[in-house]
Amino acid sequence: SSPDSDGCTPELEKAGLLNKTKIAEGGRKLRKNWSPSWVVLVGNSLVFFKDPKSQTPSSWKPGNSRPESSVDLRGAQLHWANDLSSKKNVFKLRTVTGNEFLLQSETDSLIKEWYSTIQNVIDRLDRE
Ligand code: I3S
Repeated sequence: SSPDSDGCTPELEKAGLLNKTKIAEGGRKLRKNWSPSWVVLVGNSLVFFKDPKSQTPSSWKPGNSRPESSVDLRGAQLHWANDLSSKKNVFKLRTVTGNEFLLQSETDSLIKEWYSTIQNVIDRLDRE
């Protein structure tokens, strides 16, 4: 049987490094501030952690694995958004609460995988 045969632990769907900027909070536009982020898709949420590489050796403590923020994917909308940035491979994620994030990778295959994996979770939640 799987390690989570009781179904109580949300399934880890995907994890990796993406460039991230938040562009709106509750519908209010924010100034872009791109930075690398360790992104984890688990259960119904996208969870953001600080890029481990941007941390100093002294900041490597267990407590530091606390997420920076997390996004509920229920009712969220996903769109390719190359018009919103000079960078390539950019998509926009909008939550029901009006928070908007841009996520980006230089690697085409990687960003396509993230897009379809997130869209699959959104579609699954829409059917519930
Ligand atoms: O959409 P914008 O305003 O052209 O976004 C750029 C700016 O946020 C810029 O910072 P300043 O606020 O110092 O101008 C960033 O450094 C750029 O990365 C933003 O544009 P891109 O095209 O990289 O998303």
